[in-house]
Amino acid sequence: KVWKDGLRGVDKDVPDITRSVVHHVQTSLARQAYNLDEAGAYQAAALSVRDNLLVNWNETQLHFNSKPTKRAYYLSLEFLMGRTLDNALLNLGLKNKYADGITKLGFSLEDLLEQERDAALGNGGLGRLAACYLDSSASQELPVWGYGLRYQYGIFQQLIGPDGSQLEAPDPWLQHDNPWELPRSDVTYDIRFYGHSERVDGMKAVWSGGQEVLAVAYDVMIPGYATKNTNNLRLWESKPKRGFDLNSFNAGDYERAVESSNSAAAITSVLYPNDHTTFGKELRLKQQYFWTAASLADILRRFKNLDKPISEFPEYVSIQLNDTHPTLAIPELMRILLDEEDVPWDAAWDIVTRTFFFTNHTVLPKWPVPLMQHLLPRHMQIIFDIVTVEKKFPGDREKLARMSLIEEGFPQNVRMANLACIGSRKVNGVAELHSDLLRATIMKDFVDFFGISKFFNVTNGITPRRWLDQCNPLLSQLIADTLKLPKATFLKDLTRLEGLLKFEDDPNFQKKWAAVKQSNKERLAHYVQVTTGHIINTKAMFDVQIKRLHEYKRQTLNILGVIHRYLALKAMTPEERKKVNPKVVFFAGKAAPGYYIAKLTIRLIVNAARIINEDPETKDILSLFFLPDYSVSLAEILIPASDISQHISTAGTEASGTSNMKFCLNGGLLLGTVDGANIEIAEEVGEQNVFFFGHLTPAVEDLRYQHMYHPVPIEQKCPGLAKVINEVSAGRFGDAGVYEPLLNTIRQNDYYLLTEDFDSYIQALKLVDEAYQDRTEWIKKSIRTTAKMGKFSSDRAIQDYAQECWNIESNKLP
Ligand code: DL6
Repeated sequence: KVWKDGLRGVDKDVPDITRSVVHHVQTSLARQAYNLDEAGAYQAAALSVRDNLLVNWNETQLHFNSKPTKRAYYLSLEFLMGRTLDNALLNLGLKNKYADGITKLGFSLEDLLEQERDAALGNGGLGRLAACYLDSSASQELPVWGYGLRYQYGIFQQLIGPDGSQLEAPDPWLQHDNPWELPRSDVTYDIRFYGHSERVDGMKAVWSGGQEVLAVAYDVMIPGYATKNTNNLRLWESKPKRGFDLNSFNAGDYERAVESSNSAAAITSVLYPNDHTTFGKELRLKQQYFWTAASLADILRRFKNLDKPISEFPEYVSIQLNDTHPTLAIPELMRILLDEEDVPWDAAWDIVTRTFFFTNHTVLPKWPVPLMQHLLPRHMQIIFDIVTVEKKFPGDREKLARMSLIEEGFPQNVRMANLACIGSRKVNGVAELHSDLLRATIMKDFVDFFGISKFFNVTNGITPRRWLDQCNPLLSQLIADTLKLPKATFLKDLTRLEGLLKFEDDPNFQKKWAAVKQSNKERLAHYVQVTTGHIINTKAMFDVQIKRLHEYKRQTLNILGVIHRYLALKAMTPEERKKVNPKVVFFAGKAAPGYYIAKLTIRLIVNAARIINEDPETKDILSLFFLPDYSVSLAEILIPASDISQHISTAGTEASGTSNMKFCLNGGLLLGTVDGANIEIAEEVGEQNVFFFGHLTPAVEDLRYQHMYHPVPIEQKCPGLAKVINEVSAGRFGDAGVYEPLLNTIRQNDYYLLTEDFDSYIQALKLVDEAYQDRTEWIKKSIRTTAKMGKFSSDRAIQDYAQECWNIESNKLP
């Protein structure tokens, strides 16, 4: 089917669709069409949609293999994909026809969509970014594959216990068949751990012995939007190389017989639920090596099919390292080139440093040398050999010590960020401020050595297909009707939204804009009613903060601000309260299970909600919800419903943020600090349309120093905050004493500077309230915000990578 504007989708009519669904009910599921539940109907519908993807996927692979094509590979330990069915239908242009077909079969497509479990193979921003980048690469017909791990258990399910605490349960997302993956029992590699490495000649060595496990590929099809092009995400599962140990079995030692097969399977059993922290766990290092080694073996095999000399590897392969997690790919490629391909050291290093590109997203992890030496003896040797190269670096001893791959100490540590930096051709941060900070601080010595051109910025982006069309179909339709454009035009070129500026003063358009927001608020209110039993006032302002729970993201500032508001309302007369604009505050997000302070913040939010929502004096003008088990699917309901969203990290701590972009694209205004991508959003939409507060990045270090060496009691520094803290401490929102460790982080050295920013935060909230009173002006701000979000499409970000780093081109299917 050729769409109006020349973009292609799949042509299927409704009878084709119903036939194909029924066929899958009978042949794939072995069930009867007249006795089917929604779960079965979802499976059959998904398999039927998958058939379309498979045809496109095969054609795409054939096309890319038909001539030597340069490819890029995105190595990410996390891919937070969310649900697939809705996205696949939209990208194929088949949603309406499937909706009709499914209705004819006696089901509703909306209900079937709800049957799908999120693929939650990620913690937060980094993993969701990887998923957006796959969508953009496929939509722009770029030869990009993702490589990751097929975890048996994704991010844990979050439950809230009777005392308001977060509880964790496993996420067995593969419990029912996953129709979106294709097991590839023909694509397997042996991966070695432990053993010993013996030098054979110069820089070459033989690595032998130890344990070998099998990496088995599973392919997930990634359909581009309105194109036949369908890319691939290859996920690795670990399996024992041999079933079990027959000698132990025959000797009657059954536990021992399965020991090694269990330990092999454990490698990909669970996603680590932490982010931003170094994890010194052997299993985590095993995951990282298993995944990078299998991916490199696969990439090399594909390269070899081209029959080109190995020196041309970087002409055909670019590999993006998503954070430091895949850094072991650098010594692994060195190992392959030196030990298996007989390439001399200098030539091998040249190939490596022209192949890899490194994106930094956060703090800098290290691995203890003894652990690396034990698990990966050959790689540790290579890293020490790279150290020899590093000794050529000029400069003083202190500088050399800072730049070294090895951090001295007991034990010594391998600095993965330094390895990623020196082994890559280019290094980037994920927003202007973050890239500036990298260049000026942690990477400064490397900037001096390599020159500034190695270090650049790619501001993150989000896919408008999922984060506008899929999550907010009403808004997407209103935009299409208003601009008189097919949706595909602005969903493929988000800068076209600027056309909305012409309509910002049109009362008729403003009314329709407000009606879309209202209907999204009702959808969220319905979700809350079904899941919690609470009825929400949808005429109230909806204020949302959804992200991983972390001290630097300052959900604590938000909840203390809510309590401040509650106390102020309580102090008012009933007459005064009548004049207050009602507000509903939503939080959602998971805390790493071992992150005690973050979990206390959740507990405080939940318990404050229990008090505030029950208070007859205030409940009509202030209510508060912590929605459990935050996921991509929940974000898709919350984001379109927000009037204002909060992105309030201490300045200089949030690398970029991407939910800020999602809210703004959906017409929600932004309340935030001058941090990460908030700054660039304000540059685009105009500072008069965002609510900024708080200290700026350059002040942060000095303020921390003051707190450390010249502390001022909180009562003096910030009496408003002191009052709130005292109420919490006294037990007004749960047992007295419970929150002391959380409150002490503020009373004591206040590393995240809540006392410094609290007053300006409260002032900013007041400005938000005032602005919301003038509804017409608010709607105009909302229209302007959406209109100016073109820059934040992940299509732009992927083009930046394709041009700045990978040197790859679109390759349209004939
Ligand atoms: O770049 C994606 C995302 C940024 O938007 C966030 O600001 C940043 O915090 C996040 N970083 C991580 C690091 N996690 N680990 N590991 O998620 O990256």
